[in-house]
Amino acid sequence: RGFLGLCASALRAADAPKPNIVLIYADDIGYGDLSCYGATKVKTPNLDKLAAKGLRFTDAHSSSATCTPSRYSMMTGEYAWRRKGTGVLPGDARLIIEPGRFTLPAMLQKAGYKTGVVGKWHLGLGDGDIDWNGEIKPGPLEVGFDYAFLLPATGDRVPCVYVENHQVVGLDRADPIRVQYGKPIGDEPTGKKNPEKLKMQPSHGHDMAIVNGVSRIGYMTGGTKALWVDEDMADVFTRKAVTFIDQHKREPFFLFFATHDIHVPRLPHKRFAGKTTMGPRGDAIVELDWCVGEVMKALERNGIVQNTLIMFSSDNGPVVDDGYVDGAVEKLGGHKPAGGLRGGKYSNFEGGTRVPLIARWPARIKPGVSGALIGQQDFLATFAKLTGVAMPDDAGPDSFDLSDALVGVSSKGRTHIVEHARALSYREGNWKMIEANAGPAVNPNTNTEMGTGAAAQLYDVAADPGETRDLAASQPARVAAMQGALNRVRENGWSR
Ligand code: NG6
Ligand code: CA
Repeated sequence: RGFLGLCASALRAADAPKPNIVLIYADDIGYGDLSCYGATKVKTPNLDKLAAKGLRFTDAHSSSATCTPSRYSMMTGEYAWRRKGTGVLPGDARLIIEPGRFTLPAMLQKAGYKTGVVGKWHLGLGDGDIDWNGEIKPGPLEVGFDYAFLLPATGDRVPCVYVENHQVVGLDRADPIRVQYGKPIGDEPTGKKNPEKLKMQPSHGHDMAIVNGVSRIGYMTGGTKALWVDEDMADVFTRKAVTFIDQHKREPFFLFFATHDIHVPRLPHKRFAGKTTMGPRGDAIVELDWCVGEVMKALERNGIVQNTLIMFSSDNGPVVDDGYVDGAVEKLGGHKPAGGLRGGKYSNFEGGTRVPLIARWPARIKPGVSGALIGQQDFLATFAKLTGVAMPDDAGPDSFDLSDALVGVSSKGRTHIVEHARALSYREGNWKMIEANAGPAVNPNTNTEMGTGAAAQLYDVAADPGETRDLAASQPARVAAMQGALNRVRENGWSR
């Protein structure tokens, strides 16, 4: 670009004050779960409004088909499969992001932002052998957040308490918390021994510690006054998220609002019960939409809608039975959680990682729909560009600056992306190659089609978005070229 180009971009950067960034990250929401993505059995008016006033992406991806690796990639800009120990973590796992790293929140701190995380963390806490009764660190505060109010791991894992900054919230010192994975603590009741104590039965796993009438993964005792009430969780997080916005409305702020909805156990507040015909899974979608609406109202009330970039996405594709008997399977009706995509959470098929992504920023984004290929690991380099921070050479090895695609001035996204489930897949334009991978074709617990295959598979996801016609046998050269390209991304240790 010549002198004029330089001038134009310099003007643009100088003109625009740094946007506030609110990143709403839902759990297990599938490509077809919102009415703005085609759902008809559930209405999501707030998300639909966001989509109508923003840019709705049709080929956006979480980096992985489960939670921890997707969050790791989004925070670091590095494909999680490059690192051991980034799979779904137990609730007592140590922090898997090294303090001092150039993370998404640390980068925004450098840009002058106040940064906060409210909701699900699931990236580990402490440096091993964590004492939940003491100071809990390192955690989000050591990797770039100024404020944290957390669900430490998942709703279905112990410990079932909130952590604010370095402390368990509401802990009574006389009733210390003990957490253990692997074997029970003394003769505490468990879902396995005491099903009569449960208000919701497990369908697979989830038969350990009982908290609030729900058995979980892992064992815990004590901390009685600090235990969360699942039905209030969305309210608690939303209140914290709104408070953070109210407190920081006068400075650029970054809020990472990671909801528990719609992960299991699905126990939405009673005011959402029965709002859909789909049981708790559908009602949890309505609750999630309410949370989004409250955040939108807070931005309006504070008069900061215009220069706030609000994004919505999900950490992996959908799952119907993820371990509790909650009626989700029976009451699904004609609803398609992954829309027209095949597979879902855990799967190599597109349903595993292709998720909703909506971005609204009235000052910069023209409403519309974008087919640009984009991954959540790209948020690091993209937000760095939008906020004027230079990316160090060794930061975000798989994070691409897609700021033009994000604001909609370009319809071009990535040329390739690696999707991660049990195996790796490589997308290049419309083509998708799934590496050979072994295992059952269908996960017997969740009933998910896994995308298993003794040989590599090849699909044209534009002509055949449901991945029904494997073209590998007729196009061996393309399969070999894509496998080669994937191997290079893997072996190089970076792709940016
Ligand atoms: C699985 C759990 C599932 C869910 C998932 C993590 C069993 C049998 N299944 O191991 O219920 O918790 O982990 O979900 O325990 S995620 O969205 O955080 O990745
Ligand atoms: Ca998830």
